[in-house]
Amino acid sequence: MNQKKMISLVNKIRETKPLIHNITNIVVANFTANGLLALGAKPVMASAPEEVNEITEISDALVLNLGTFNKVYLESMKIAGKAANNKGIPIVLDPVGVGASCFRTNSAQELLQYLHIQFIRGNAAEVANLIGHKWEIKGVETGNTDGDIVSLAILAAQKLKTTVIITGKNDIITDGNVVFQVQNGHPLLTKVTGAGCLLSAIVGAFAAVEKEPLEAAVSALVFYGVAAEMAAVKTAALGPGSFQIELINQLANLTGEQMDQYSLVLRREGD
Ligand code: ATP
Ligand code: TZP
Ligand code: MG
Ligand code: MG
Repeated sequence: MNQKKMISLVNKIRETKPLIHNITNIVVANFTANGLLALGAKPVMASAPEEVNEITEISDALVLNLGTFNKVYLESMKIAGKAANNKGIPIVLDPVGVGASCFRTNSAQELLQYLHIQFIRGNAAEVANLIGHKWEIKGVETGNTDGDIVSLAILAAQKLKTTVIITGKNDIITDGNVVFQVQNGHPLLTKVTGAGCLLSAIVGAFAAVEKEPLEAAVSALVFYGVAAEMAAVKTAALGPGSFQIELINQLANLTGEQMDQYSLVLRREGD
């Protein structure tokens, strides 16, 4: 990972303010919009099939989130996804709750067949179920954190021909060949609903300013993880409510240089 590049991407987001189109869930929409704004990007939440084509056409990245999914969302995601593919802007899929219901699993697989999706960001259970592997999921949260997550991520990236990001205590990012592990982050992130969804949107912001998918994804995960560590230093004694707000502050204030200073990234070639 090129350190200078990582730093420059943060500045590029703040200078160019990419517009990120989110078709997302009702739980996290506000938090996601505030997190993107704090980072320096511009959020737009639009999910009506009647308008998503126009909204994607003026956007710099598209984020598809299955959190509170239904048939209308599926239709909208297909329309917006085609517009993104035609325009050549990146798509991030957050397969929230895949494995918890057949509808979610089938719909996510349908989207992956229908669209060219550049990034999938989910927990281990979601990614496993996406490729037909059984992995316990408790609602929208992964049930098991002990499995071989690196092998799972490589397999998913190879099968789905995309960049796969599996998050948890350690984050794995792979294109099916090169594997990065990001060790930044904080357990308080598990106490804030939407912490993963916001991260997926932030991957969209980094991908909007950086064409190389691994560089974009690793930079996004380091930035977010370090912001969470900074937020925890200030608020751990108070609790998740204060942490959530402080995370927004840190997304606004963290510099590329600080991100580089505290980054914990391991890299390895695939077998
Ligand atoms: P889940 O619903 O299973 O919690 P999620 O979609 O919320 O999944 P997470 O896997 O929680 O997504 O990842 C969101 C962010 O939280 C990532 O930056 C990740 O590194 C961080 N994170 C998750 N668990 C931990 C942990 N135990 N320690 C440190 N950071 C964590
Ligand atoms: N239920 C449907 S979507 C959602 C919940 C609780 C939010 C999930 O967000 P995250 O980022 O996976 O914690
Ligand atoms: Mg979480
Ligand atoms: Mg999630």
